Amino acid sequence: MKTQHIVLSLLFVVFASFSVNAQKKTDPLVKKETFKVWGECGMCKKTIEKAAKDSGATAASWDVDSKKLTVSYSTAKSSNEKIQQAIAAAGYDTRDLTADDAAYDKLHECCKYDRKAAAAKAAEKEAQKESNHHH
Ligand SMILES: [Cu+2]
Repeated sequence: MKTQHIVLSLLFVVFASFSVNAQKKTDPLVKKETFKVWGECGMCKKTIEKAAKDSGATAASWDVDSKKLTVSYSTAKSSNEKIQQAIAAAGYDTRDLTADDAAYDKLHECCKYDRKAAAAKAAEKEAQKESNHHH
C-alpha cells in the first residue's frame, strides 16, 4: 500500500510539472509572426530590428534575402500593427503599410531599396509585356 502511495504521488509531481511547462509554452499572450519588410542590406536589418524592438517586440530577426521579419511579442505590450507602424516610421515599407516618405529619403544611399509601389508597378509592366507577347 505504501509503495502505491509513493508511486501515485510521484506520478502526480511529474504530471504537475508537465502541465506547468505546457502552460509556459502556449502562453496566449506571446505571439510569433513573420511578415515582409522591404529593405536592402545589413544596415537596414539593424534599423528594422531596432524599430521592432523599440515598439515592444521581445525578439526580431529580419532576413536580407527573403526580406521577411520574424517577431515575437506579448499582446499585452505590443501588436503586429504597432510594430509595423514603427518600422514604417523608420523608413521601411511593410506588408501592410507604406513607409513615411521623409524617413525613406533620409535613409543611407545603400539602403534605398526598391519601394513596394515601384516593385508592384514593375511587376505590372512585366505582366503587360507578357500578355502583349501572347497576342
Ligand atoms: Cu540598408
